[in-house]
Amino acid sequence: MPELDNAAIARRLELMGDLLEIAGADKFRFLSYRKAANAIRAWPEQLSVMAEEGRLTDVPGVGAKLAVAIERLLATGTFPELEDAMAAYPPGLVEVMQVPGVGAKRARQFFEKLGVDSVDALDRALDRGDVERLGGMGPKSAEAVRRGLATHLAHRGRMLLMDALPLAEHASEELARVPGVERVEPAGSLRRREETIGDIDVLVSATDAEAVMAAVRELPFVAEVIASGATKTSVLTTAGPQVDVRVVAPAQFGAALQYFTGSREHNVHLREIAKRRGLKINEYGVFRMGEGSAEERIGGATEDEVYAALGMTTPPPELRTDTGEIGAAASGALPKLLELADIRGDLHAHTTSTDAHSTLEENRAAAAELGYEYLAVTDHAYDLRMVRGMSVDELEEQWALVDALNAARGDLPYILTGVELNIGADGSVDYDEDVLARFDFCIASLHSGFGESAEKNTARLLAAMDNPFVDIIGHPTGRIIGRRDPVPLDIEAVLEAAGATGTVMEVNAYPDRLDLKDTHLRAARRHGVRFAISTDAHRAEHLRYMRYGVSMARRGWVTADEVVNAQPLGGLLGSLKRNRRA
Ligand code: DGT
Ligand code: CA
Ligand code: CA
Ligand code: ZN
Repeated sequence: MPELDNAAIARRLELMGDLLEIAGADKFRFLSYRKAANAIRAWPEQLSVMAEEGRLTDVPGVGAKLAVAIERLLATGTFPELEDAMAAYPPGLVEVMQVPGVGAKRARQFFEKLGVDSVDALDRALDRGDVERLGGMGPKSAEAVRRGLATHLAHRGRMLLMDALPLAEHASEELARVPGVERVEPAGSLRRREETIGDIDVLVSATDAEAVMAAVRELPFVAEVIASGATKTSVLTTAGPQVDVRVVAPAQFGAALQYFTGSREHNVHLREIAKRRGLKINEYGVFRMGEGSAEERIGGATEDEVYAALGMTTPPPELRTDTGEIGAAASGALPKLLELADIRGDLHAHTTSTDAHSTLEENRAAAAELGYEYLAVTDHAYDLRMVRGMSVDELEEQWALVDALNAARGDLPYILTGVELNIGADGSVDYDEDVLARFDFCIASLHSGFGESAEKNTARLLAAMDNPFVDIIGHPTGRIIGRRDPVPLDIEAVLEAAGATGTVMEVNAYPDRLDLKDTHLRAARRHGVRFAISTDAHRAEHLRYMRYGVSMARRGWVTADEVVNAQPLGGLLGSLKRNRRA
């Protein structure tokens, strides 16, 4: 069983508290679980370590009884009281309780009287009219619950970029076909390629606004039209996310795009600079302020016009975080960022030889479709027993296959032999040196240690990077967005050592990893670190996730010359640590 980190423990205790509230337990009891959960989420040390040393009761809010429950949780993934609570009321009821206007008492009533065990079931019960017929409810109360449910669904947390981007692109394609439409551009956090997206903003330049509004209401994936006015329509999609579409006249498109791209911080800073220059910028254009209330419109058809009016070149949307990009734009010092087209191959891809679903040949065909020059095979190394990591015999077989595929490759991508090593508790990796020397390159990753101290994990990574055969560190912080916190690490020390040892840092492009992330990349660049943007594909189709890694690299100000897999094969190989040493 994977080790539970503090966030996971906290989530389970929270669930326990919520289920107790639904069950009508004494307030003191369910609040005690929630208080403990909050304390644990913020606690700096991993509870798994404290449990081993019998120190769980050091955590505020954790008494002797709760300590026993947490020990059971760590050992088995659950504890008896939680099992009992889940048997009495389904966990999906917790989300029902959170719907505005529902609460614990009504959630219990909906479950006991109507069998509602999830928000989807609540939706159906509302549709059938069951809710309004319930004792103490009536049409008015049911309508309030329906509104609450819409609000809840619209604000049901944020989605991964990978869930938002294809939807926005689909919507944009449909809207581009509407007569009179000149341009369609996703804006907001999506255009900035934030790792998660609250809602999707799409900006349309068109002469006939109502035609666009009508088209938005008719988009194939619209579940509900929330609001539709003269120039703005908001819809909920069947997939959940809200999409806001705004229409502007072509002359305003640049100003509106700049405004609705954000970020808010970037825009606030920009408006301050405009004011100092006697200018005003808003979503309608750039204006020169004259005497009294007189103002003259001097631009706004394109974003470049907006920035040029402020004496700036246009910063790429990914940089608009107000963390230095405005100064760089003003002094002509914006970097030429990495682009997807710069990528020449993927350096992290698994096959059916371990835990993935595609063969090496399938991966190669997918890489060929992407126009790649090379592709690596990097299956899991021996020590990762839960996925039956590669034995040396299995590696010999794989290498023979690679030789055969490369010998008859024609125009297909060249296959590099790699592996994903496991960094052990002491920083050592799988296999003997004579085996390690036979790979074209090695990735090494932390697959354990989420409960270890930052000191210990940092030491493990530093030791791994000292290994002359460890060329790349895979998904360096181990985070999974929304599900797992990064391993405790002194990231600055790790990045400094990466620069000093010439170890490449991965930008894992798998959409729920995106690891290293933007802020780490900026820190790494200061240490002269080079990067590999890699998908960690477990299916051939996953090779297409490269775009998410490139977006994250761009947010980190990374340029093509800093990326090893933006180099031709010879340059890539020559820059690897093992070959630079020789
Ligand atoms: P999200 O949706 O939470 O992922 O983040 P955004 O950045 O897409 O935020 P959203 O959808 O509320 O607004 C889109 C952009 O519009 C935002 O990045 C900046 C601009 N914007 C919207 N409202 C305001 C505002 O009141 N002030 C300023 N300065 N900008 C705004
Ligand atoms: Ca948004
Ligand atoms: Ca929005
Ligand atoms: Zn991997």
